[in-house]
Amino acid sequence: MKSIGLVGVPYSGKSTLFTALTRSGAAGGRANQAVVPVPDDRLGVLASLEGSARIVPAQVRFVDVPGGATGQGLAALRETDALCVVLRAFGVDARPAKELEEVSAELILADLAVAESALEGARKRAKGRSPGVSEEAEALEHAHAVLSGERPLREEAFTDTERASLRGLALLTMKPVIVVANLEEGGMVPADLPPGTVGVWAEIEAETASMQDEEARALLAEFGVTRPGLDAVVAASYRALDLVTFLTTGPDETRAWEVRKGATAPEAAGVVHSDMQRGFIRAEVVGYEDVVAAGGWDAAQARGRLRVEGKDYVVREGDVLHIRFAV
Ligand SMILES: Nc1nc2c(ncn2[C@@H]2O[C@H](COP(=O)(O)OP(=O)(O)O)[C@@H](O)[C@H]2O)c(=O)[nH]1
Ligand SMILES: [Mg+2]
Repeated sequence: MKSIGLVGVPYSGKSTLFTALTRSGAAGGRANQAVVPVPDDRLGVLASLEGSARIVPAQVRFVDVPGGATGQGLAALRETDALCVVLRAFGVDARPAKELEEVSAELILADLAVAESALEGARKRAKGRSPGVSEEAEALEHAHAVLSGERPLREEAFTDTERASLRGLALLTMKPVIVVANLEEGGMVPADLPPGTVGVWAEIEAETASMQDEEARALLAEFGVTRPGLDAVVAASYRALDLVTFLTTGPDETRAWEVRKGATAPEAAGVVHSDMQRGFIRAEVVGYEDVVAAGGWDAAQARGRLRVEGKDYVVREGDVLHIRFAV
């Protein structure tokens, strides 16, 4: 399961958002971690077509980093797979665009410090040594130059070799990021925030967190919230992770699974069960849209929409997979 770190200036509403997120999620072990189901409309549709007894969504973990952007906080952020920047967009003195600049600058400075000390070490080791070491130094020089220009690393094109050299440093600005504006009740996302910024009314959503469903719905409706912004936060965060989601369906359950982009059918099988990967024979694949258009898996097969794929097949977003295996 991938994790998303909440980051932002103090009092932007990170912990409030986190409280709201824990509503939907089962407790994620530690107190500052919330495991949250990823909303996915496809699951309900598939489950009703196939008569599945239950739905199992993908999950993602949110981490409310203790200590904010201090040393300890940064260390915890490095362990996450993506960052969710929370901006205060409530109150008369709200300056969310300025906050975003501050947070971005802070993350760049933190990376710059890491890159600098790593570069120093790499340069020493590179003196008259193997080409692998100077490769590392070159990647670090590149990263350092980008950061010195006050740009986040995610905006720069790095070669695969460079990425491999930098991976171990877990640089923060290399991670995907989503921006959340914590809005005034009834407020809208300010126009000067980047496109794709998700608006949420964290306080209302956190208040409803402790309520029964019906009571919560009534309160949200009072503020004109029909679809909680919280869902949008979770969905956008999951999307930012750049994963591929494939689906399985049957009488027992319809379920979403995640794999990295580029994963093959046996690797996808391995996510479901290690036996399925070891004993992989073939994958039967129907695209989600084809299942829906035909009105079910069997009907899609009857229409010739089922593909039989081998071990080199690269899984695509929305593939409904049936793995054939033998152990
Ligand atoms: N009015 C208003 N207050 C909020 C909202 N979200 C958070 N707050 C308040 O802002 C303060 C700081 O929030 P908190 O979540 O602890 O911020 P953090 O420092 O980023 O974790 C708390 O007193 C919250 O009750 C909101 O949407 N509207
Ligand atoms: Mg907090």
